[in-house]
Amino acid sequence: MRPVMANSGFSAHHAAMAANLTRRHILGLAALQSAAALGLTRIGLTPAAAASSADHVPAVVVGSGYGAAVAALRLGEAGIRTLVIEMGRLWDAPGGDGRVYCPMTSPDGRSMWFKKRTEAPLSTLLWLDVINRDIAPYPGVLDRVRYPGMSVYVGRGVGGGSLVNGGIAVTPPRAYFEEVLPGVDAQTMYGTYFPLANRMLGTSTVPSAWFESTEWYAYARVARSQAQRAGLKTVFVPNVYDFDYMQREAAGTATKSALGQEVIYGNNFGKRSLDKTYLAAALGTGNVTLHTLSRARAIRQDADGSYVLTVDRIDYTGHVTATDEISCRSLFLGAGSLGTSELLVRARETGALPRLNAEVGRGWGGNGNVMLGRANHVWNPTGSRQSTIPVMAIDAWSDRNPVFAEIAPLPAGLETWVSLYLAITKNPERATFTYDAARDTTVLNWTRGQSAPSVAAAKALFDRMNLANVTIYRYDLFGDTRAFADDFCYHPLGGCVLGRATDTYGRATGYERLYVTDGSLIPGSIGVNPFVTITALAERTMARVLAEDDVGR
Ligand code: FAE
Repeated sequence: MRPVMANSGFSAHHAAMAANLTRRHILGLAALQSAAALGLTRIGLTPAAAASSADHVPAVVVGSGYGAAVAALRLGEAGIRTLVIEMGRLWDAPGGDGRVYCPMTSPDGRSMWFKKRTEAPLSTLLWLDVINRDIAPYPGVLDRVRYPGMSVYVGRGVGGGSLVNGGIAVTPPRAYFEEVLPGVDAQTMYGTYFPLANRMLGTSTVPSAWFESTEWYAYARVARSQAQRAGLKTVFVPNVYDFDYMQREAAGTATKSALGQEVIYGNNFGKRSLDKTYLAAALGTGNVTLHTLSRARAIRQDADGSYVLTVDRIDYTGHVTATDEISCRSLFLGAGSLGTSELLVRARETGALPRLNAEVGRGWGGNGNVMLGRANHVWNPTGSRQSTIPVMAIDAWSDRNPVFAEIAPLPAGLETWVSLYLAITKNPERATFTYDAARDTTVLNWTRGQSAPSVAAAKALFDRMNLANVTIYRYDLFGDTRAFADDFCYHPLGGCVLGRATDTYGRATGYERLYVTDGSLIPGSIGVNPFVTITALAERTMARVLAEDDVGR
């Protein structure tokens, strides 16, 4: 039985976004919509397939972020029956208030993953605790995973980080890509897989005439002119947000999302998150089934070579309602840098997969992330109306202190005179995930001191900017008096580095048909926002694996 679009809340907006998609893709979108409307946690093109026993499947994909979504689509297209296991929920049906996601300015339980209070990156304004709110614990869409020296923000739900991120879709400079991943053929990446990833993700650039004239990007234009005064180069950065939709938001003919202060807790409209792109297409193949609120806890291998996953099914309170054992011939790990590293470190340390090498768990970095704000003069307002979707960056990657700084919004709804930045720096420090047997968990041993090179690089650049513009830092934004927030990151990378913990295609060393497809493959730094690189590498892996390996049965 095919899901019926008319009954599934399949909106005009989605129909418009789907206009140039294939029929399969549209069927997949409709399946996600109808499953969400019915509150299903088992989703497939046909309800029968989705509900059928999944004790043994040819392929399992853990997670549903970028690396996982690529794996699911390419496996499904190859005719291989595939089960995707995602610990978060499906975000495609409106709650009681008519919205899928809660507003960023008045968050509720939907905002964060089982927290009693929101933990927004920017926590205060004028030192006032006006940003975070008490909330009811719920499987919300954004998680802040706290390790002793570093907090890591990640997305939870069908689509992983694509649900919460700013959509910035940057292809890294080729020279730096070659430096970071020398074992990967850059010619093929730049000729084939980066273009493919960008096409599939729906990347585009803000129309420049509109950017120059709209009040919604005044904050970016102010930051640009100040960068120019300091002799720094700015560049437009592509995004997966639908800029036609954004212009309709500005014209008042479409419901506001980017222009309605929505981002880190999800965008109700406009953003081409993975559930609208790769994952919809994957479900549309008819070979892919998705289980939500299902957390893979352990992996072992049976005598016949198949992998067995222990999967906890959780409810909306976080309680484990059932534990399944799912066996598969081929296992694709796309649980993100934290998730995949944890699963494999645990498997090695408990003796379940003893041949995983010592590189598993190593090589982690936060892409040198540092957040900071500058205080502008009163005659340089950044605007009470700000698009949440960043479209411009300061590109000083070729400087002695390399920095690529995204010009970020501060959509407070009132004038703050703040220019906010997420700086990506070239920090050589790396950390390791270690196994804590008593708690059956992994700990990331990043220390606060390891963030010092990131802060030094950001400070060198922004001191220059302050000098040229006679401005100062903002010290009121991060809960204390710090100018630089170096204790959290948005870009966790590494833990199962390509060519070290795996071969150069993501095949885990020591095992057959065990693959890593996500951000854990990238060794701690990529110099730009990472999801295009993660997607392109996953496309490269899947092309090779499907051509060479005996994946499905
Ligand atoms: P990811 O997208 O994190 O997906 C992993 C999935 O696996 C998640 O859905 C998890 O819930 C799930 N999972 C984890 N453990 C398990 C388990 N045991 N069992 C079942 N499921 C599990 O992985 N990047 C950009 O390029 N541009 C941006 O503008 C940008 N902005 C960002 C803004 C924010 C607030 C955040 C948090 C991140 C941002 N990023 C951005 C980073 C980007 O989202 C991130 O690099 C990718 O999402 C990582 O993709 P992966 O495939 O590695």
